[in-house]
Amino acid sequence: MSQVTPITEVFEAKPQEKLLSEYRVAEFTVSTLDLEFDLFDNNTLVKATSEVQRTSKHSEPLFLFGEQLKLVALMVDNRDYSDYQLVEGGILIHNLPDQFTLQITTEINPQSNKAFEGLYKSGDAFCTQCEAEGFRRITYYLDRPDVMAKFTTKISADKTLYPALLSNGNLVAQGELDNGRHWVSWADPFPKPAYLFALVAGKFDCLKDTFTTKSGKKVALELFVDIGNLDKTAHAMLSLKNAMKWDEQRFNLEYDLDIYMIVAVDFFNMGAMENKGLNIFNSKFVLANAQSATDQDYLGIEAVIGHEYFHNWTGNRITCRDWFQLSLKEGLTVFRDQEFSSDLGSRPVNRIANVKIMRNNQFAEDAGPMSHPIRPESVMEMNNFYTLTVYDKGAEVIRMIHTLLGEAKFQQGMQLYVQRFDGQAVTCDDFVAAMQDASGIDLTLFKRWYSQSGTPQVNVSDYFDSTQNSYQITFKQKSLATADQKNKQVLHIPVNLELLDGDGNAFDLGNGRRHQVLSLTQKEQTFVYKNIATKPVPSLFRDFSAPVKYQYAYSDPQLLHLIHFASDDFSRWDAGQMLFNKYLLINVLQKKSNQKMALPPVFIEAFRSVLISDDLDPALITDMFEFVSEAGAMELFECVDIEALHHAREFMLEQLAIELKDEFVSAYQNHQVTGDYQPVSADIANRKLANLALLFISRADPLAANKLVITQIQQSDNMTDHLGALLAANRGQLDCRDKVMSDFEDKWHHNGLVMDKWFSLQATSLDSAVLSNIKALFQHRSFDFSNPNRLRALVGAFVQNNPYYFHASDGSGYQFLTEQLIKLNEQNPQVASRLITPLIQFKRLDEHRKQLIKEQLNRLLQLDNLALDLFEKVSKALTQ
Ligand code: B3K
Ligand code: ZN
Repeated sequence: MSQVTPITEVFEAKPQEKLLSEYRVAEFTVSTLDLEFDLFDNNTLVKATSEVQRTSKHSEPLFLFGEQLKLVALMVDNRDYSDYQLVEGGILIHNLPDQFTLQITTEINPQSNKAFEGLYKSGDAFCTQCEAEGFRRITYYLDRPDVMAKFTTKISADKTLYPALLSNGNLVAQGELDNGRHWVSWADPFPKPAYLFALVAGKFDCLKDTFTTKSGKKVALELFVDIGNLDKTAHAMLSLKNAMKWDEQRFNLEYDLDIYMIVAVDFFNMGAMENKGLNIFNSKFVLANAQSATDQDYLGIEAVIGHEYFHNWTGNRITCRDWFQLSLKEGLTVFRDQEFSSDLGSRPVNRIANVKIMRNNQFAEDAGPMSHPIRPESVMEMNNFYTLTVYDKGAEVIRMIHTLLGEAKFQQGMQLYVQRFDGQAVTCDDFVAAMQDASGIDLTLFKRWYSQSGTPQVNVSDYFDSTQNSYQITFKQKSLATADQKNKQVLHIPVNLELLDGDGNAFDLGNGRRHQVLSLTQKEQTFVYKNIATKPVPSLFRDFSAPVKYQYAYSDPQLLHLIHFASDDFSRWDAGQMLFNKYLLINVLQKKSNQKMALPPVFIEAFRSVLISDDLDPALITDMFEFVSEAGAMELFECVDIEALHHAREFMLEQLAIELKDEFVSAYQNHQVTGDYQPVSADIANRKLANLALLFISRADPLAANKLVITQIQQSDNMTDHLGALLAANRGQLDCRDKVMSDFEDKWHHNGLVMDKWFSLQATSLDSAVLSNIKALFQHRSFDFSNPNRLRALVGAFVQNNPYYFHASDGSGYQFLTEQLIKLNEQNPQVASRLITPLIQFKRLDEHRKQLIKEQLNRLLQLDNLALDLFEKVSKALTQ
């Protein structure tokens, strides 16, 4: 066995965590920053001229952050200045006056920047990513969100290679230079933190449009894509215009510059970035046409375009004081994009999708070694905190405020927030104060959601007194200790409740109300309802009114009752999920003890009635059959048996497929969409149900499915149906599988984004050779290890969505992931740090697997140059 370095030694050698409690106002501010870029692949020169002021009477030196920079010149008030020290992470400049002009020239190498942070090359284009702390890789600067300056940017570059030179704000001047170069100047009138800076230089096709704001201002809209991709831009542009209109109508927020630009690039670590007036997008969230994108891609584009646009107010005009406040802009903006999608499409379907993310992924984060409140209190690497907790749980917290206040008061709160804080860098407390002041509703206790981590559990019990016609319902809340926080407090939990009678009608809960939002503010609380004639079935946490795990001892008939009669579609879906999970737990136990697994008739009948229901939206019917993912189901167990879970879940799906085969065949036939492809709700819903039916048919009747798959591929004019067929071929291991997969590869190998779907199908295959196939695919002509999208499609899909093979008991999955992380560690630690997630969330695994994982984590810990991003996660995982 190899020598293991004691963990404590490694820890000591690493930087300390940064703490929220150590926040201090900056000692200097910057009022203006003029940037000049002379762009070259390997040696770009950046001249940064800023007006700097001391914030109070002190004589501190000025510390500016800087990483991977070559300092070329430094001048103070137009004179060379030498009273500075280059220190770790930046520069210290001594003996400065109270107010001065600082000019710093640095040289950087965009071509060699494979971390895709700062200025880098994506294919032939230059682009930037500065959030959270990437600007310091461009120049020495007070790179913190509460330092807000007015930026101007002058860019010069080769005119043939880079006809488009873009930056934030409005274009103010341009001209020609010698040697075939040209320049453009941009000015952004709105003060901003450095993380919102952007620069793009390249040769693009551009889709142009305009939007007239409600006060009559005409805004130029420009969407830049790689040459040849104009036919895939219409949906992104439509989504942008819809977002601009929606934000005016629902939030009364209008756009503020003369131009709004979006650039799509292929090499991007995440989804997109809201830089002021110049969003930079992963091309995955821009490019779509019927042949190359699925309905889900279309919806994803709408959501992300909306999200980045909504940041213009919630993030850019009003930004974060410090990075601990990230949820101020992200939780709120996710809430806004969720509402946008819900207003434009189906509200219940969107709600279900949001809740699936919480249950399948965020709950596991809350229970794992990286557990943190939506406003974290300590951070090593900020990029590690762009999490499901900050984003999605953050949005749930905003949604609870919305639930407690109602739409009208919530919007008054938003108006007050904007009025009070426009142009400032503020805190989550400031946001809640605006909500409280505008509504008159006390949110003191509620604020604990910002500082407490973990998923609360709520146990519900009830008692019906038939002699008094009285019903009482008791809620007990409990939050277990998490990795980061031992002691937990009582939270303010809104419970949206409905009580159903035997006919499925909702009881009057007083004053004609058919449902009610209860506020749980104590450890245990009982609510009593009078005039309840029969024992009701409670519909709890309607619309998922709080991000908690809740438990009530529902009988099967009660769950059936909810599936049929709950007035909230989310609750109908939720009842189906509870029924499935109940029998999943039972069947896992059966499997573990080598007993026969089974599903009772009541289970089958419940889902038969859903499948043939006339009053349910086909999209919702589909959702009812999309059960907890295998990875998500791990959260249901204290200690999970990977094999038993897999086989029990597969057994249940197969039983449903067999028992409901005729109904699935009818659903397949009845929900075929005719006419040209359109990404509209009704068609999306029908395609969704037809493809779900095909998937179940492939389990029940592979021969019939084989024919349907081949015909569907021949006849389909769109990627949704093509991919739906491929999915069925893969899941059912149909005879046509190899042929349809290789035809697809033949057709699309030149298109990386489309091939990502194919790579993910390969990675999630249940073929026992899956891992060796994945390894072979690293040599595939469409694969590129340095492209984050390809990596996520192949490696990410395997480790996240193929738990049965990722957790293989020989440890091969763990070893494979670790090897990829070692390769990525130096090149692109941000992407590595995302991929590592399933390797650190091992709490619920058996001892054998835990040991195998720890060996791999120790292997990482022993790397000489382990990036901080990975160190933070690995060290926490090993000491949890
Ligand atoms: N604000 C960016 C995310 C930046 C991530 C930095 N590692 C995208 C968004 O949330 O809109
Ligand atoms: Zn965001």
